[in-house]
Amino acid sequence: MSNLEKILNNKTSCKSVWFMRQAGRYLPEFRKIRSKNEDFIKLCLNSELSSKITLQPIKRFDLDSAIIFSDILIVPYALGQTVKFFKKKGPKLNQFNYKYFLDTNENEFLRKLKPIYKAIKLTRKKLDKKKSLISFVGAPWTLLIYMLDLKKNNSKLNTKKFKSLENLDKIMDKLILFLCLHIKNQSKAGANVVQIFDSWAGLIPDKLKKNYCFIPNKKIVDFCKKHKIPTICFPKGIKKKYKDFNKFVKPNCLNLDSSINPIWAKKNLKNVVIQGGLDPKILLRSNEEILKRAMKYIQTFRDIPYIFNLGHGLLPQTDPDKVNKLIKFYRSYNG
Ligand code: 1CP
Repeated sequence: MSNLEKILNNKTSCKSVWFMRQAGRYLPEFRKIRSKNEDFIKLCLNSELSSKITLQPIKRFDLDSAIIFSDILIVPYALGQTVKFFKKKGPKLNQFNYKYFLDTNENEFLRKLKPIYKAIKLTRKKLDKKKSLISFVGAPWTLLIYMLDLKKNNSKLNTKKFKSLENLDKIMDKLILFLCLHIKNQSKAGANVVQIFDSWAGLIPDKLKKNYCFIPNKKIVDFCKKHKIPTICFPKGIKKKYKDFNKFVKPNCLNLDSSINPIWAKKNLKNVVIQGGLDPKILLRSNEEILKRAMKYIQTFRDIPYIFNLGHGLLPQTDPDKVNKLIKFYRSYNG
């Protein structure tokens, strides 16, 4: 069992570190592969290359866990939407077709995602047994932001469009079912843990947070509990509602975003393992500043189960050398 799983199962308090978006854009060896593979979804579905990219940060750094190289948008793709990635503008999906969405059956969905499960199998074989392989999905709300194009260019919710939506609850229910299926199959292929990314949870109007964030995350977490799959939830941007989220959803672990004060988190988030929090922008500063800010998290959580990670993904401009220094600092710190 890896340190990550020991902590998630409350077996012991030990050190564990991995970073969101550790396999990707900031690594020259990734960029080299990416430059030869223009279609990003195709790259995610190339099992050999996906496995290779997953292991790239493990080769470089002293990390406990690998996260499978894929994307949250692979699920909308498997449900029939075309997904394209544009430099600077981010991902764009073609017009959502409700009928086609409802018509997609499980076999068709799983057939499209088979290469991901193969990549997990390949990676699990190559990865040290003492390290975890993390699988992931996007939470339903965050996926709907992309599937239904609900975000304006300034990263705010397109309220007018959101209010005019029909069948939202039905779409949500089918998504939850298929996300659970994807989680189960990633676990069957050898993934040890799942992280549920609700990256755009902060855009949900407060009155609707329960309906579109808490309830869907809880349904997925309950499914995982039934199948004994440890869960890490990341309801990014919901501020003090992290406390209500934790009480309602009860995941094994909660990833803090950078706006959450670690001291507040320690006081208010009970019966859950805490992960992350450190602002990824800090990694663009001097070594001194990085270690000072990292120390705040390490110190605050030194006497409770804590997984060292960030408050969001590593930025593309990050210097891999600084990532290495930060991991070494965490490993050697005995305060
Ligand atoms: O052009 C490129 O090179 C593609 C860049 C890239 C990469 C490397 C994208 C496009 N996705 C990924 C991989 C990815 N995405 C992983 C696996 C690698 C790892 O974590 O080490 C994971 C877990 C994701 C998850 C993901 N994709 C999220 C949730 C986490 C988060 O950052 O909030 C979201 C919102 C996406 C959508 C997405 N995919 C890619 C882009 C540019 C975006 C838009 C959001 C963004 O810019 O981060």
